[in-house]
Amino acid sequence: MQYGFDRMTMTEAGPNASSFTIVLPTYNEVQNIRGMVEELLRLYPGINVLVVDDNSIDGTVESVKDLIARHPSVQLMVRDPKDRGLTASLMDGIVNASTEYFIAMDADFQHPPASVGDVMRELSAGHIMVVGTRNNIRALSATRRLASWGANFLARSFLFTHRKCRPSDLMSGFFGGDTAVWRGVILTNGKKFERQGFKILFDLMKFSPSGTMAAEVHYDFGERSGGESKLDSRVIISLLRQCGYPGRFVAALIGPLSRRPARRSKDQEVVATVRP
Ligand SMILES: Nc1nc2c(ncn2[C@@H]2O[C@H](COP(=O)(O)OP(=O)(O)OP(=O)(O)O)[C@@H](O)[C@H]2O)c(=O)[nH]1
Ligand SMILES: [Mg+2]
Repeated sequence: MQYGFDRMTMTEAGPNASSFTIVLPTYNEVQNIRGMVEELLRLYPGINVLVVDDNSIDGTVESVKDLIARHPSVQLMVRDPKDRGLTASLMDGIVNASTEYFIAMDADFQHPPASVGDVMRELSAGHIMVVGTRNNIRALSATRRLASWGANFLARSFLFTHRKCRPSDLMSGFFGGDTAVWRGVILTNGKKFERQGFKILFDLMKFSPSGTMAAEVHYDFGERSGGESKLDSRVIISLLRQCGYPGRFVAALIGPLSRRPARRSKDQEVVATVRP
């Protein structure tokens, strides 16, 4: 297995790290963000990192500012507190990426930095969308596996009926794209995205240009390295809301039965998770 940009098989037209921006959404990731950014810079010298933070209260922002002082290729965007959302954060990150390509990934090491090189290679080969597909969904708990399978089935069925490209792991938060193409998709259709949702890849594919083909790279989905999960059973409701009028109808029916959103406070309760 190859690790890191400096050990990647290179051709003359191979990946150039400075053409990529890693978009890292964060909410209270002080335990992970510094290690994550430093690992990316170590593996892929010259790569750009854009941290999109939703007003973390644990020192994440200060930690990123400290990184910026030492690494000019790191940038920070702190978002409007009234517009919090994982999808909204990634939309902002993609639209504001200043390089030819972007790669979205979690900041908690669940998406391995060593697999970023595979995404870079496929993007450089000309694919406008490259999706990281989880190898080891079997390693998830039975409940989460079932939720993942069900959500993926629903999303893929929706895309099938709308004749859109269907990557096999639509629930993945690890993917990369041609910035100009997906910035255009977001600027044109962003009002129809589920901004407070968690599965932006599904929204992007819903509005993908006709003829879009997605390349896939496989990776081992790891354990969260530190800190707490921010997602909970709202993921299912928001995913339903992404599935047109029938989905919104079902979401409205079962929404009140689901837990109220966890409040984002320092002593945030840890909720039972059935997220995909
Ligand atoms: N900007 C922003 N980032 C968020 C928000 N919610 C989660 N994130 C980040 O999005 C990434 C994924 O969130 P996680 O809480 O790890 O979700 P998960 O991977 O499904 O859950 P775990 O398996 O428990 O880690 C992490 O980098 C979070 O810090 C949000 O509302 N805004
Ligand atoms: Mg995570």
